[in-house]
Amino acid sequence: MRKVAPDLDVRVWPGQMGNVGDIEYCAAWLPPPGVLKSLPNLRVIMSLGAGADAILGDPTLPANIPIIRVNDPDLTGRMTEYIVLHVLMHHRQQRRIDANQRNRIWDSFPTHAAKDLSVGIMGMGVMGADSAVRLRDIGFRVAGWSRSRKEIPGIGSFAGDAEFDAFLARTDILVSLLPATPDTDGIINRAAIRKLSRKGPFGAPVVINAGRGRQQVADDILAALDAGELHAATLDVFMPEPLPPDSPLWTHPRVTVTPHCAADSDPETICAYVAANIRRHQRGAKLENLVDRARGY
Ligand code: NDP
Ligand code: OXD
Repeated sequence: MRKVAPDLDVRVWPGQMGNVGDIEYCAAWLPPPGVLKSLPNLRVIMSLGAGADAILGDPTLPANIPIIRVNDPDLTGRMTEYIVLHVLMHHRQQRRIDANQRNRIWDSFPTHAAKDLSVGIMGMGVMGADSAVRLRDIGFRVAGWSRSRKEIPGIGSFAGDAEFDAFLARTDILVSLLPATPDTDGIINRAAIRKLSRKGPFGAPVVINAGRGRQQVADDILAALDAGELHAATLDVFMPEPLPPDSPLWTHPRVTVTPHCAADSDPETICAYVAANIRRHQRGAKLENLVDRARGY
């Protein structure tokens, strides 16, 4: 922050706070409950990520202070890379090829075209919509599910609880880019997995979760894999994090575990974003990318 905005008086929690009454803007990721409340003159809270669930989860969160989250092309681009990478990894069966190489097996198995796979993205916000467009352009059949309907050329749109089952029924690869809210907790469960399409080339669906760990029921994913109801999973987010060393997810042959790195926040980019928002607020401009506390994201 000091490099990006040398004119700002930057204080660091917990060691370098000085007089907490001086602090008007707070940029935070996973702030311990109570810290935000301890700042009596706070004017804006800024999440250092796209999700604001950790801030909203603070039971002492001061009311009526605007909360901004990150919406930045750098972060979105990184997420799109991750989603495209993992959809392609499953589509092209790269893990099978890796295992064959380790065992010196020349197994030139038949492959299929992108158009043979239906990708379904839960959460068609900033991240989901960008991933959807890139996957569409590769040739996958793409649809999204969100609270409100979206109009994106070449991409199907399912909206609300009433259309959830129809969305699942057409989906071979399910991607979650949902925010963590009470409505999305546990949404990737055994019942939902059983409703996914089985018409794809693998005969069972694939799940990719880069939203939040609270959205997946880990035991249901493992049981569905072992029962043949799920072909494979890529998981970037967990409950809790870090994923404990004794979790069976680490060693399951059809689970790919990544350490919540789908879209890393680049410090300089995010600090520039935070500084720009402080300037906007200081000159009285309308704040953008506000979190809606009632919706929970
Ligand atoms: P947005 O707020 O832009 O998008 C959220 C989307 O989810 C919207 O389309 C919204 O619908 C939809 N949604 C929310 N609740 C429901 C619901 N109950 N039913 C159906 N749809 C719902 O968020 P972003 O795209 O910027 O980020 C999404 C999430 O990705 C973040 O909250 C975070 O959890 C995760 N993330 C993970 C990262 C990682 O490294 N793993 C990095 C960055 C983000 P509508 O459009 O109708 O409002
Ligand atoms: C985010 C994240 O929400 O990194 O930005 O998870």
